[in-house]
Amino acid sequence: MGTDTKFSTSHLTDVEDRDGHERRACLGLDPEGFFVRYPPPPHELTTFITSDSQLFHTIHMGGAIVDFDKYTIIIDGLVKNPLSISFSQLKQLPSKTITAFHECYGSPLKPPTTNVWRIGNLNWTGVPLKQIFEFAQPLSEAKFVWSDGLDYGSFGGVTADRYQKDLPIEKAMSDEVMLAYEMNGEPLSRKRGGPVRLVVPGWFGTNMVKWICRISLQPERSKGLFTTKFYNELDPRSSLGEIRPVWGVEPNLMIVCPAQGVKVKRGEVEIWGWAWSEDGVVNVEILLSEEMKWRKAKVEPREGFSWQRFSCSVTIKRGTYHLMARATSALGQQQPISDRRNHCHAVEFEVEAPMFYPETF
Ligand SMILES: Nc1nc2c(c(=O)[nH]1)N[C@H]1C(S)=C(S)[C@@H](COP(=O)(O)O)O[C@H]1N2
Ligand SMILES: [Mo]
Repeated sequence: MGTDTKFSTSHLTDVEDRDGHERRACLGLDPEGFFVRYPPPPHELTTFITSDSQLFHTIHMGGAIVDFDKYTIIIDGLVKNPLSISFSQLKQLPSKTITAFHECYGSPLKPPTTNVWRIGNLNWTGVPLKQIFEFAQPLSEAKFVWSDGLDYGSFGGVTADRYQKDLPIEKAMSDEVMLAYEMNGEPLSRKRGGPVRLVVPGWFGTNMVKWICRISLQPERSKGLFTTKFYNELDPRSSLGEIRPVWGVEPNLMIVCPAQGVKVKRGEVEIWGWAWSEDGVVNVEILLSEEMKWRKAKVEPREGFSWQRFSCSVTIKRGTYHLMARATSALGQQQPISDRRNHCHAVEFEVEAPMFYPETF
């Protein structure tokens, strides 16, 4: 997009640039403080697109109350043209919709070693960040993109003047990263980060800054609370105890059917669930208790960065079963069997009747 388009963004004044002008759009917090809404158990997440009512929710310090008249997004730092974009200007830009899984990493106070199941799959609509950068023109020294939310307060006993995250410039410039103002075709609600949040498909929810008000291009990682003290973890691939940021999502899955603990009437069982990974899932295998080998499940292709349905029909005899499923991603990463937040999911279920039980018996 060049300068000859109908749309043009407002350039920053010196005052806006200096004094954190954009933060005046925050009228306060509601809720105040930490907020989590837990998702339903895996067997209830039966739809491809997750409704807002079934989607988990996490807020660290409080939910920003936004004054729409004062709301603006500033793009600054290592750019040729620092900009200020209002909500109505953003909505005039060409938009796109992307389907993507949305997963919370879990509490950064105690990095999880088991699945937390805070996951859903959504349609997001907004403007690719890449398009905004065509106006701002990042300089070659820009290596990271810092983004600020309007919220502030304390979390885990530490205070912060803003929720700030960072992305390497390569991810920020990808086709999928966007400034979203709709979720599932509805305007983004306030608790979900409305009017505008960052959406980073394939990466953990923590990176998807809500109530986004500043995007700053920088030569290095952010030194904010949520990029240093919180949201870094031991890299499981390193034998030297190296730390990595909580960014891309590794392969994971959930068995939706059969549900944990159910009694199935007959021995013909349709096993199915959702699998996801930043790089896409190419293979899902299932293991049934007394069997010695993994069976291959059918995996649906992904749409954008969506989760993918896997399924496998089995005919088995009466008894109690332990079922485990394992996903492998396009780049060859495989879910560990245990002890990691993305380890294989397992459920127990019972088959009550023998196979081929006659209908009229
Ligand atoms: N500004 C801001 N953005 C935020 C957060 C926050 O506390 N403040 N929480 C993050 C985390 S950890 C997650 S998992 C997602 C949750 O998004 P949702 O509750 O809207 O689904 O938002 C992310 N973006
Ligand atoms: Mo999260």
